[in-house]
Amino acid sequence: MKIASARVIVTCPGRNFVTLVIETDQGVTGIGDATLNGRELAVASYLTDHVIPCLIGRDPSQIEDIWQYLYRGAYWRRGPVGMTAIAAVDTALWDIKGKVCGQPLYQLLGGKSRERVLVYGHANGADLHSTVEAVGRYIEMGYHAIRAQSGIPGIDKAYGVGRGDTYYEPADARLPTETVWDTAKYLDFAPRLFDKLREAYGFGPQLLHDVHHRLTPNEAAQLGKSLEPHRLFWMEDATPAENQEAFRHIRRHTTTPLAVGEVFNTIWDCKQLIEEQLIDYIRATVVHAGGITHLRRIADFAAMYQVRTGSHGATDLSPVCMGAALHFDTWVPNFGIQEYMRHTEETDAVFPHDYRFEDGHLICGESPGHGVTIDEALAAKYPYNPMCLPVARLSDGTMWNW
Ligand code: EZ4
Ligand code: CO
Repeated sequence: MKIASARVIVTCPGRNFVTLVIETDQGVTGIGDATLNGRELAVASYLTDHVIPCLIGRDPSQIEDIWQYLYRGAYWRRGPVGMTAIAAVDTALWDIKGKVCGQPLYQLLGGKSRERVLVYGHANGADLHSTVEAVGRYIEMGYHAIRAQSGIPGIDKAYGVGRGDTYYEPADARLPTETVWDTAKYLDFAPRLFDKLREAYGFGPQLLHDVHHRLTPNEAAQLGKSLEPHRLFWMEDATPAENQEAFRHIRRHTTTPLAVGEVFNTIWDCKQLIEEQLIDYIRATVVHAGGITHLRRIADFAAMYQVRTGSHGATDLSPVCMGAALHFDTWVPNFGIQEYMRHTEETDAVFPHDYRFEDGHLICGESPGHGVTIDEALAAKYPYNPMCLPVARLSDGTMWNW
């Protein structure tokens, strides 16, 4: 069997998605997510201009060799654009292999380690009261694990707060929206939010929180300490992690579990964090970390240090990524949790899939491959709509981490 053609589809059913479609000379089609929020066309070009010409005529069963060819063969290693493109190829090839074998992807990885995948949903509100209510609605919907983000008094446009009650989409403008960050106000507010949440709902539901790279290591240590009584499932991205050593200080001072890695692309981004056991959960995901082939390598390495997976799953990761991630999660022995923000009906219609939500869990389907397809005619009705992620500044104008 040979790869006969490949093409990139960019569509915007409410938000932008980039999808790679690979077709074999025997009529088998596989698809992979290639969405990099706010930088979509860079990956589309990387695929169309540089990767697809190298794929034509190759044997699609040689997933590992094609991965190595694209990684080593670019000479320029790592980075979000290149690794997202490689992930798209890898995911599409696993999809093809599943279809050729007539097996769901989790079977090719080694079979089921669990029947269903624990997911966490996103509750958010404009203020403390409405966030407490939003968490209650997620409990009513059956979620066992809920991320809580709230508007913060004195901070305009805090991270993670949507316009409606259910969805938030941070990429919201043609040019980056400017937001102003205030660490002191946040550090004062965050423990009060979790006081109220535990008071209202007890310790039954798992609660998570995303700091979204806003703190210094010492501030993160302080926050982690102050949240210890609330027993979070995790505190996410407490400080930027380019410098992995920075987490030593946080780790030394708090037992609040730490999660990092949604912006990571390779095992090298998390090697030290994992081998020094500086984190509890690694959030690398199929689409941004080199596909199933590379994520499996990261997860196996993490397992040696009792670090568990907690893959990124915001709405900017398409249903194609979610489908592949759920097969991965169903197999991976050191599974922790999977992030799950529901997609809109428009998005679900463009990407028909066979995974389903039940009692706070997602269950992957049994159809061959990863179980997600694309309705190309429908996708063509939603042209690309360029959108940027916001930026954050301190009140004196200094650029900060969004
Ligand atoms: O801001 O995916 O945990 N989830 C997150 C996300 C990210 C977006 C960026 O594109 O931090 O909401
Ligand atoms: Co995050």
